[in-house]
Amino acid sequence: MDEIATMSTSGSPTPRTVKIVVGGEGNVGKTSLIRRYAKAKFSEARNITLGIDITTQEYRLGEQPLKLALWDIEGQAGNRPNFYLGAQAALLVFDLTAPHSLEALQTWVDRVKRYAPDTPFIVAGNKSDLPLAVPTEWGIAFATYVGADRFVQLSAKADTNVTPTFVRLAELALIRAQADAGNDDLARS
Ligand SMILES: Nc1nc2c(ncn2[C@@H]2O[C@H](COP(=O)(O)OP(=O)(O)OP(=O)(O)O)[C@@H](O)[C@H]2O)c(=O)[nH]1
Ligand SMILES: [Mg+2]
Repeated sequence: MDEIATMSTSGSPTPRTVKIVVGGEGNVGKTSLIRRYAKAKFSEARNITLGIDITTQEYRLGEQPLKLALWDIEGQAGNRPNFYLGAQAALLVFDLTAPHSLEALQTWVDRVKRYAPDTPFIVAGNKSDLPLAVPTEWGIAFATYVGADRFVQLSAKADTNVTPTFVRLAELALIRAQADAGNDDLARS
């Protein structure tokens, strides 16, 4: 069993930083979901993210304190490999009121698979507070087809399913970080 938590001199585990990327087309609500989770806030106003915006959030998963580095990628800036490097989990978001944003998600899945191979990811349909234009079955079918950990419907506005989704991302990221640490040990031995 690998030692995950490193101990500080005071005896308590020091936080481990994990990188979680959030991708998807413009206007689907990536920034709003992070803001809802990390700041418990929501705004109707559109504020386009410029390039990348990183939010850090402390989270304790059992005995392991984590620092979640949430990489919020602008919808128009998703083709930059550096944004994905070293990611341990990904949230790929589409807008449940805009079917084209689900179609576009295949491109985002391809980027994660190319630039951060073997990174677990969740497919999320946002804006579930509005009348849906994308049937739930489509989201489930897409997530299954591309090999996502799961499909979730959520709403940054109504605060539906947001925290459980980030908690699952934290779990996935820690499992991935553990696997990486194990591989490093194997490479050294
Ligand atoms: N009704 C509703 N509106 C939402 C929800 N989430 C986000 N919005 C709105 O959708 C718009 C876009 O949200 P953003 O969070 O800026 O979208 P984004 O994906 O970060 O967009 P880019 O930064 O351009 O890539 C804003 O006007 C938000 O208020 C939601 O759950 N429900
Ligand atoms: Mg944004």
